[in-house]
Amino acid sequence: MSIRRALISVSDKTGVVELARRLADWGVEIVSTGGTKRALEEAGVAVTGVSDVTGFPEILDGRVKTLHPLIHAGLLAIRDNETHLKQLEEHRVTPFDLVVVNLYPFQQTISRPDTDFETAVENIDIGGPSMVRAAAKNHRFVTVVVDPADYDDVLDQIEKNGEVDPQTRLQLAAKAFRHTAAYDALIAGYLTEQTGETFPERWTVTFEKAQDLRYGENPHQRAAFYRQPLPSTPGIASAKQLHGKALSYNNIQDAQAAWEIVSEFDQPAAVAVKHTNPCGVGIGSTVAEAFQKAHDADPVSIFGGIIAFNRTVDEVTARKLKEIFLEIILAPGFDEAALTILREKKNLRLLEMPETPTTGKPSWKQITAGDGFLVQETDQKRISREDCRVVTERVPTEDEWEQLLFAWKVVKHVKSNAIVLARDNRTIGVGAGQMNRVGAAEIAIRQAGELAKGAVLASDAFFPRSDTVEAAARAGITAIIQPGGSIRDEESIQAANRHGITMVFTDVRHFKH
Ligand code: 93A
Repeated sequence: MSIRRALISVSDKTGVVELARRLADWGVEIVSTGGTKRALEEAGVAVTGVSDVTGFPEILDGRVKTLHPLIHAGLLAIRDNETHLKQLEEHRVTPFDLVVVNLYPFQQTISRPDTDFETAVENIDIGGPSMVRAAAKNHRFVTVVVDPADYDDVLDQIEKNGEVDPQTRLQLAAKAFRHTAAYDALIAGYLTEQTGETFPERWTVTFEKAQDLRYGENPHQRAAFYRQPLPSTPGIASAKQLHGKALSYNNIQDAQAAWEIVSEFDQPAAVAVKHTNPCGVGIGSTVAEAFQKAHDADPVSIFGGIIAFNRTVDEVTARKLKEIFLEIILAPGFDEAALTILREKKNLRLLEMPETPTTGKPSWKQITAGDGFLVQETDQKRISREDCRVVTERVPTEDEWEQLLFAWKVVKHVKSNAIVLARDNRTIGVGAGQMNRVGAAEIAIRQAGELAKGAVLASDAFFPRSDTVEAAARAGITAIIQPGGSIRDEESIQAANRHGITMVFTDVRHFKH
């Protein structure tokens, strides 16, 4: 199907002049809407106005421009159908072979904080998607282009063969429907947000590709990474990579996990992560101190790990970081000197994380479950001392309180069943992902060794029996924080009292599966 007539109507005018010029040079007739027509005429390209084709002006402030049978019949006619051809002739419709459209910038409009509802609604494109969908439906005869990145390939094909090959037309049609589907999903999401409905009967989300990945969790699994166009809480998909090799599938998951943990803390903090669990967490008065603590928490597991900071990485810290093998360092920023030092390590990935604005909007966590999809609010629950109930005879000391609340922040992010041991503002033992609670405690205690004496213990969920308290007592742990709520709470409380352990209940559970 040789390209003889093109309909061009674009909001994003990137590359459109060059496109039109090359089409015109090839002898293609160009039909355009008001703004596009003006832009092309200014550049000296010959254009026919849509109104000259339809004999009807653009009305309703441009809401009705191309919504006309003389346009849409030209897009939808089946070119090897006698009846269609006869009808085109009868109604003096000239068919289009190429449609170049991109839509009103709805996404850009709603991402501006000062956009009011009326402006957002006015930026819902109706005529554009109609043309795109019509042309895409009729891709056997019509080429549809929605992305300036595709201009060159289409032009090359036209200039070489006079037409666009069927496979490309099909690909462009699929892309066109993905484009309008994503566009509508964004509108649906925006309007739904205005209604306040939380879980509508359809969950319309749209993601755009952030990058292709070399492989998935394992080398035999194909994988890619997609991001939300307008995240309410920017995360790893909004990170800026400053140095190092491309991220892997596992890197991305681990980096996000590390970022979520380090974001819990107000004072300078460092978090080392392995397989989405923290292996070392430390806080201090400086970044360097926090790092030293996170490192000393588990100098073995940090090897090949991922480390996150909640403050700019400085030169002193960078020197220490350089000494160990790490996959990724992520932080809100890096000093120039720190960057220079860390860039000497060729493979080390450095990620600058976005500021996390407190939008007040709920942030959703989504995971697939077979042929289903689960959505929940992210776990943003935070507690303070006042939210806790001391249930034992002994009350925590000042230092115990601090360590308990520190360990509680960490245990929230450890896979259940989870036990975290802490002292001196750092973790000393982490028991993650165990099928029974006392098993998680035993792992954490074994890792802590002698350091468990005088340490505190946090548990993500209640103790079904007193065995964890007994194990803690044997190790010399002096304070415990846990949700409480078991029918056998009393047994655990009595065991704690017997051993002089102080225990507080949070009445909050932090399962993480
Ligand atoms: O307002 S619309 O929904 N009604 C229409 O009939 C229509 N036709 C094209 N939007 C319409 N368009 C859109 O106008 C296109 O999708 C494109 O984004 C824009 C190009 O307008 P202009 O050429 O005037 O800059």
